[in-house]
This record gives sequence, structure tokens and C-alpha cells, in this order.
Amino acid sequence: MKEFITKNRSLLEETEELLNNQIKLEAVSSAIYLSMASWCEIKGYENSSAFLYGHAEEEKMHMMKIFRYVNEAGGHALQPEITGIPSDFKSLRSIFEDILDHEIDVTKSIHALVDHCFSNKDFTTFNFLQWYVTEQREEETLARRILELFDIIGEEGLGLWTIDQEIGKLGATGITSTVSPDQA
Ligand code: OFO
Repeated sequence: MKEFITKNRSLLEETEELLNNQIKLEAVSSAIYLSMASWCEIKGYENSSAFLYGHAEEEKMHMMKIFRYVNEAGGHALQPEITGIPSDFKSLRSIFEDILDHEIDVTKSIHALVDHCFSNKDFTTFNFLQWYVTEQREEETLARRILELFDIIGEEGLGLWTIDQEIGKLGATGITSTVSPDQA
């Protein structure tokens, strides 16, 4: 049965491997955001914590979309092993600096995958990945917008409290979720 499935598919082995790498990256994203959410919660940044708990769930959804796609395309989605997630962070600002850096890395990974699919004429996977291209642009924008809050409001006095409130509002407007997972 496995032989039959393997021979009758258009998904290249290399593409399957790259998709499994992306599954791992999305799982790492989810784990990092969960850890950041916990740190924010114990430090009293309630809104940032809620925002990051939501973001952790969103990343898990990103992972699952690829997971299901790989199996539906005749491949084998692999449960990734995740280790080395930090549990302590320097400051609220450093968390969002790390998020922006991380999201830029995820964008590069998605672009490399899209480029690979286009070069190999795998237009089905290329099409599937367009949702991620849009999502990454939104996630980078959101992280940059949050970092601007630190510069505009400042961290002195009630600054950090106000920034936490504003992060809560950005989370509530759902800027990261303007693309529905069902649109892929
Ligand atoms: Fe999955 O979008 Fe961030 O990492």
C-alpha cells in the first residue's frame, strides 16, 4: 500500500523534507510564544501575556495546516522534536525584538520553500504556501508596530503599563488574523 502511495504522488521527496522542516519551525514558534506568554504572565503584563497565548495557538494552527497538507499530498508529516526553548527573558521589549527577528527568519524560510516549489514546477504546493507569504508579511508588520510603541510611549513611569494596554488592543483587533486559515 505504501509503495502505491509513494509512487503515485506529485510531491517530491525534497519538498516533503522542506515542508517537514517548516512544520518544525512553526512548532518552535508556538513553543517560544508560549514560553514568552508565561514569562509575561508572572511579571504582570497581562495583556501581552494574553496576546502571546493567542499567538502560540495561532502558530500551532500554522503547523497543523502544513502537517495535514503533507499527508494529504501522499507524504509523511513528522511530529517534530522541540528542545532548547528559553524560559527567561530580559524585558518586555526584548521579547518583541526577538519576535521580530524570529518572524523575519520564518519569512525567509517560507520564501525559500516557495522558490523551491516554483523552480520544481510544484504549483499545488506553491499555491498552498501563498497563505503563509501573506501571513508572514502581517506578522512582521505587527511586531514592528509593537516595537514602535516602546519608542513612542517610552518605558518610564506608567510607560510599560500603557504599552501593555496598547498591546492588548492590537491583539484584540486581530491584525495577525486577517487571513482566514480556511482561505488557503
Ligand atoms: Fe507561523 O507565522 Fe509566525 O512564525
